Amino acid sequence: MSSSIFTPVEFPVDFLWGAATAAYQVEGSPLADGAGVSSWHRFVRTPGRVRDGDTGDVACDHYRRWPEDLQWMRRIGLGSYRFSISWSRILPEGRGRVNPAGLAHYERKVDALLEAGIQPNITLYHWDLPAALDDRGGWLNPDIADWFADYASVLFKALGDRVPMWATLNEPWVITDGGFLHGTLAPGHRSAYEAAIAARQLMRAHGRAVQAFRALVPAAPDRRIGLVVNIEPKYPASHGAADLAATARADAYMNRQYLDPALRGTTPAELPEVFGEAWVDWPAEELALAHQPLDFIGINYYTRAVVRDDPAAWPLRASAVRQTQATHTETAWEVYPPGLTDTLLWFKQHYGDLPIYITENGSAFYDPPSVEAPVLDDPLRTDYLRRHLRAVHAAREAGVNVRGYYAWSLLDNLEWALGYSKRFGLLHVNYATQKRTPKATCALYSQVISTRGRCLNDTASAPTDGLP
Ligand code: PNW
Repeated sequence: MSSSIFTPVEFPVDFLWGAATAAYQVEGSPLADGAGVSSWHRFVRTPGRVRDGDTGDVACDHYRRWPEDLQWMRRIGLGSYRFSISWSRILPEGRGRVNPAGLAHYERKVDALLEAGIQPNITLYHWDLPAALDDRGGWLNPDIADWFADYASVLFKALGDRVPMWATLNEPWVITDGGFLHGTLAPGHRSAYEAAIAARQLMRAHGRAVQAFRALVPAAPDRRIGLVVNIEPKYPASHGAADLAATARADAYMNRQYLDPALRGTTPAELPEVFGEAWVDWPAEELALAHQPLDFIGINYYTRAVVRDDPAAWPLRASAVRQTQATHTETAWEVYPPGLTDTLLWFKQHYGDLPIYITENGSAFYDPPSVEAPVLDDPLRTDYLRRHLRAVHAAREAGVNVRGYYAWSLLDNLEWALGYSKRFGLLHVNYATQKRTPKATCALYSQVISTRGRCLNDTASAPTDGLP
């Protein structure tokens, strides 16, 4: 077995190739068919929160245009589509009354995907909380574990007989760091105390949802549930003791804060230092609840960080050193493909051989708002995809159990607080007309799927003549 990135690329026949989206980022029509208001619907209406006052009111109009987008998925050759369900479409008040029209929307989507031979991979929570629950404290209220399990149970009962992959939460770290510590995402709070509380409630909710899944969905190899986390490997800026300690804090805070409870039933030793007086030890029964057997882990990878000690950085006392020689994306993230191989090796070393799916990977680079050509040339994004897929292959060669890859994202979409200014899509979206245009990255991805990655062994550039 070799870990050289020069090993010729060839992925196995059963490697799962997908693309991902999230409800609030693509759907639009947020109140259609009896849906309730969500935390993001409210957040985007709070002045100053989202760049240029952008909202998800229309987005990619995926709520209405999903049949057209499904045709694009078929043309690309996707084996799976990862999307999230909007909680407030299913339960307008967050709990209690089910909205049949909201449920029917996702049932139609799931059935059409299955009909097309594309496996639905459903995320239960990708950041849009029903506003009625936000009003009761949202992720700070201990009752939320029951609310979440009840919501999940509605979906397990309706769709558990046909959906092969489920994830409870998307990126609990981003939810607490953005929503409760730095206030950049809904609900926009800024408190270490709240971040510590929300972390515990998220993992209690995760645990209760997995228990509900086991109770409601008969065990089968193609009925699986997992958790999706974002991982950003941390490298020390120097080998000085202070930088090494800062790197360990950053790694514990971002990478192990949720994986340790979920997969080991522990919390990282560095966290009390990170949270200071806001830290409370997790009670044993909470750790046990968070620690449910999972069928897979989803890893979202975008970049790495080189970390130095920084007493002024609240609350971590660590900050990232910008790598001036490197290429950065439009979201200011360093392009660092070896970090994906390192992440996968790190996961195996810490957590073992649980099946891994890369549930998000992608890049925002500038594209024009409208495109006339049949294909949009996007060489920087194409290079990003090519190198990250090689990095996944290198990890497989080194024995890591990585079973699939999802590009972020199928479509350009609402990049949360950054609005529509950042484009991550395989398909370009002209927001004035809703026209989709494949980017060269999309054509390359399609070729990767049909050749099981063998086309990555050629040095030739991406196909610019469009999808096959
Ligand atoms: C993810 N970080 O967010 C989300 O799952 C997507 O909804 C989002 O569009 C995508 O990545 C691109 O941003 C992240 O700071 C946000 O490390 C922030 C971080 C990571 C992921």
